[in-house]
Amino acid sequence: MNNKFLKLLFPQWQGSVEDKNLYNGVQLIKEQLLKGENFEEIPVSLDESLVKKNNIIGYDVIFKQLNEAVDILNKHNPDKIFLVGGDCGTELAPVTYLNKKLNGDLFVIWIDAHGDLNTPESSPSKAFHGMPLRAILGDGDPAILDLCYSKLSADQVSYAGGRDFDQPEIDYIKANNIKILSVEDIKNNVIDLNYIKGKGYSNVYIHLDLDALDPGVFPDLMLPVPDGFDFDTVFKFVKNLKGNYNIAGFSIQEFSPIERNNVILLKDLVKFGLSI
Ligand SMILES: [Mn+2]
Repeated sequence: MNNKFLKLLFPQWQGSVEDKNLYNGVQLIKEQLLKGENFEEIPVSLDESLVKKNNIIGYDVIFKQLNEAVDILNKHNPDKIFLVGGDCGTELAPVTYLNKKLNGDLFVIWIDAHGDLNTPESSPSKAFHGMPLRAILGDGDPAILDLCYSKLSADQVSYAGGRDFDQPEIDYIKANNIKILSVEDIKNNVIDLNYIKGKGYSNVYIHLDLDALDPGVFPDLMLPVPDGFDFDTVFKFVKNLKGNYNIAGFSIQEFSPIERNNVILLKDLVKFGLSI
């Protein structure tokens, strides 16, 4: 099968409101780990002043950049996507695109310390990077949702390594029975990944927010949360998913480099992304 594979760099930082270093993180991955690769890059400005609109800080620029992501996906019509993002708000177009392309046969593993499950109204920070998964599930700003290709159901998602949720997120997770795979269970390899097949899905999208890692092994994070994964566990987990499912998409998000050389720690994960 001749799969069309899109490698997409989307150095959006505005979803974090504060951390322009997320832009630098994408550039470092590009310079150090993607030499010689073909990719598309969404242009992102560094001197945007962010205005709050519709309960989202930086609404206009986030909306504009989402439009550009949609244009690129329409142009390439890929079967597989490797996304290197700045903030997690970059996931809307790729995930909803693949879900549409695969007629709803897409299961999302959201590897992240956080829920990313706020609505603009429930969000304490009004930072868009706390809202992308909820938008993917069809709740949020109507004009932003209109740009999405499809809406996923809560049945199509599990968390991995989630450990810092806001109360409205906890309520939503409980009400919708969303599974949270713990750091410990994944590390101890006690999770039977067949549950995804059991639900009827054969394609998987893996979202990796690097803050799922333990800050002790990877400190280059805007929002570090203790008790996260080590690299080996994450790497084995994604490889295990690949052994059991078609990986339709993989992303690396929220690299906020403190020490430039730490980009080398991401080498194997980037290699994985290039080989899905
Ligand atoms: Mn996140």
